[in-house]
Order: sequence, then C-alpha cells, then structure tokens
Amino acid sequence: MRFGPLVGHRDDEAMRRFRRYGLGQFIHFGLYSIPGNEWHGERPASLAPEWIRAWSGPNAPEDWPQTYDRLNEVFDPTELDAREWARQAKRMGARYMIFTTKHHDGFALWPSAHSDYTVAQSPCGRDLVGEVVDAYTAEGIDVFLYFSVLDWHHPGYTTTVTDDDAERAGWQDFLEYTRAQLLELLDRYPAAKGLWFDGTWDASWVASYEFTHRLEQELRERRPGLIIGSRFRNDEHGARHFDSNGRLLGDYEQGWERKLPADHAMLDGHDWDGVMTIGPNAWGFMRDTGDQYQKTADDLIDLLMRCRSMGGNLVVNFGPDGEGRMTPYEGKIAEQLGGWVRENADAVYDAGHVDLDETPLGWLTGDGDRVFLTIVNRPVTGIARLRFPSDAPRVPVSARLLASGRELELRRTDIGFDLDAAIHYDVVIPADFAADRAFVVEIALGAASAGVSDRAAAHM
Ligand code: FHN
Repeated sequence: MRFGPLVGHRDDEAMRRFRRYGLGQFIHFGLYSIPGNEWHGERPASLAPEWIRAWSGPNAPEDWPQTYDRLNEVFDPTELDAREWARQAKRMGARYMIFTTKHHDGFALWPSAHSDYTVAQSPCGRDLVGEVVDAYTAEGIDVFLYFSVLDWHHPGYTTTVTDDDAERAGWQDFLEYTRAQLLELLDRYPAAKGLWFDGTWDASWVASYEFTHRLEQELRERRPGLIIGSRFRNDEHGARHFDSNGRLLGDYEQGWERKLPADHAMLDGHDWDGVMTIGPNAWGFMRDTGDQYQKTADDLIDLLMRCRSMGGNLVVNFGPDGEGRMTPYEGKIAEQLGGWVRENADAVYDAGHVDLDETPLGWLTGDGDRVFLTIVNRPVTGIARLRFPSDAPRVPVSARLLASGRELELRRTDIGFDLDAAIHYDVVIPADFAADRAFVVEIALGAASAGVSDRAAAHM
C-alpha cells in the first residue's frame, strides 16, 4: 500500500492532550446562518440548514443559488463576540473546539489571499477565524480548524473524475487552491492544534490520492504535532478512514458523526471523537426548529459519559444566528451541561475506558485508582452492583458520591452463581439522596487483600 498511513499510533504530548479533552464544542457559522433554514417564509423540505444553498424543487426561490451566493454582500455578524463564545464554552467544560473556516459553500471566514469569496469581500471585513483562535486559546481551549474540501463556489470543483481537458485543468486549479488555503491557515493560525476535514467523499477527491498523500506530508512538516483526523484522504483503492489493510488513515477516527461506536472493542485501540447535533440533523442555525426534538442536557450528559467510557471525546455542535449570537436554547444547554461537568470533572477528563463488564445502570470510567460509575438509570433496589473479575488485583475499597463527597456503604456480595468468574460489589444509594440528573459514584480501588469483607462474613 503506497498511499496508506503516514504516521502510526501517536503517543506524543498533543495526542495525550487530545485523549483528555473529554468534551468539545463544534461551531457551524457562515453565510447559511443568515437564512437560518428559511427564505421569505418558505423552507426546504429536508435539508440540514447549512445545506440550504442546495435547495431545489417547487418552493425554492427563483435563482436561489445565485441569491445565496450573494449573501456575502450582506454578511455582517455585528453581535459576534468570540470572547463571549469562548467564555461560554469554558463554562460548559469544553477543552477543544472545532470552527468552520470554510463550509461547502466555499465562503472563507478568514481573508484568504487565494479566494475572492471571503470575509474580506463582505461588510464584515473581520478575520473571524483569527478572532476565534485567539479568544479560545486565551481561555485555554484548543482550536481545530474545520475545512470542507467540497466547494460549491470554486469553478474548478467537480464531483467526478473527468476526461475533459478543460475540466481536468479546472480540477488541478482547485487542488492548488485547496493546498494554498490549508497552508495559509496553518501559517496564519499557529495556535490551532488540528485540522478537521469534511466533504472528502467525491470521486474526484478520492482519485487524487497521490496529491492528498503528498499534501498530508506537507501539512505535517509545516506544523509538527498537528492533529489530522481520518477523514482527509483515502488510499489508492479508494478506502477511506482506514486503508485497504485496515490501518487508520490519520491520528484519530473521525467517522463518528451523529452516531457512536457500539462498544469499546470495535474501536481497536484507536483514538476517536463523536460529533453531535443538538437537533436531529442541523449543524447551522435554524430560525424555527418546529417540533424537531432538541437534545436536552440529560441526553448530552448520557452521550458524554458513553463516549468517555469508550475512551472518546464528545463534541457538541452550536449554530449561532446570522448576527453571531448563540441561540437561547443552546446557551441554556451549555450552562446546564457545564454545571454537571464541573461537579463531576474527575469522572470526565482524566478518566477513560475501564476494563470491566458494562452495567445497565450507566457508564463506567476510570483513572487507575478510581472507577466512576455515572448512574443514568437509578436502580429501584437502591443497590448499584458492579462485577469485578474474581482475580482482579485491585478491587473496590470505598465508595462515595463524587459531587458531594458523601460516603456510601460498599459491600462485597457473593450472589452464589455456580462457576462465576466475577465478584460483585454493591454500592448502596441512600433512599434520602435526591437526584434530578445522572450522578456519579466514585469507587476507590485498593489491593485485593484490603477489599471490603463479603456480605456473608459481615453478617456472621
Ligand atoms: O455535510 C456536512 C454537514 O453540513 C456538517 O458540516 C457535518 C459536520 O460533521 N459534516 C458534513 C457531513 O458529514
């Protein structure tokens, strides 16, 4: 495989930091934030709002793509305060964020020297990428630059592989423009920690594997330590994310979009993150979410801890309005999620997958000395039971509620299963403990010989 992975499994400081991000924020912001999924009271039947330029059919406005493309002439998000976004993200507990520098419409949120379709050709005139990178970096939040290869604006962009000489020349121009913009992003924003690619599925890009292989090498040389997900390029057989021999193409698995791995084993030791919308499939701003279900803070806590239990990060998406304001609902979610994460930080950031049987009560994370059980489904019995292998060198020795520190009764319970290779540990959840959200039980581990005596012995 000549065009397989350029790097193997990384364990440098940047990747160790990635593993401890825990929670991230995605922001989709661009020209599509202006219509917010509707135009003069009409809206497309079934498109994600940031795809509105692709609107067609009987209710699409006349000359819609041309109208959309001229939105740069009115793009002026005067309410956008990147420092306010960053402070909100900090309160939410995000340790990294991904910002759409250029989405599929091709409009660049930085004054790119390689395009005439950027913030510089709009009343905005500001370098929004620069503002975001500076504001988040100042809050200690790492920034990843989202970049869509797919580009509806560049005349040379084509979805297919073509034999036509003029189209081939156009595609070559497009490749050079893409390379120039990516190098420009790295040069302009040295604080950015990673590139987050999108729109890399068309046959034209897939067939450009020699170019993308060279370009990945160039990007890595230009910025040692840069993190690149698996969605950038494919091998010479068209295999994406993983090459034809099953090796990861990038530093982490980047295919978990609005879906999560079924279990830890299927990840095969790869780093990963899962990106998630708050609505069903809306990344950009939506003026009216109608009866579409909006995830609650409880949903996101559940998803966050599910990701952490499998060693991944959860990235929650936000779609500010055309003025650059966060929506009230998303603002509320950020505060609620942040409140929970603050109280339970030990279970979120430095804790990852633990090799214990899953439990229907919720999600397990651990940091070597402690196991954290995030209880999402509170047991009616008042007993949270965990299975440990009977030969485990380290076993539970004490338990408490992580948020308050309240000590909990812990018992070693032999339930008498024939040939059971597990020992059960029961944590008693006090009946007088009221919780209106998921809560975390912290279980300290100690040498097996120091473990609590079993229930039978305790009652003799
Ligand atoms: O088409 C895009 C979509 O608009 C959005 O940007 C998401 C974010 O991960 N990515 C694409 C589809 O994979």
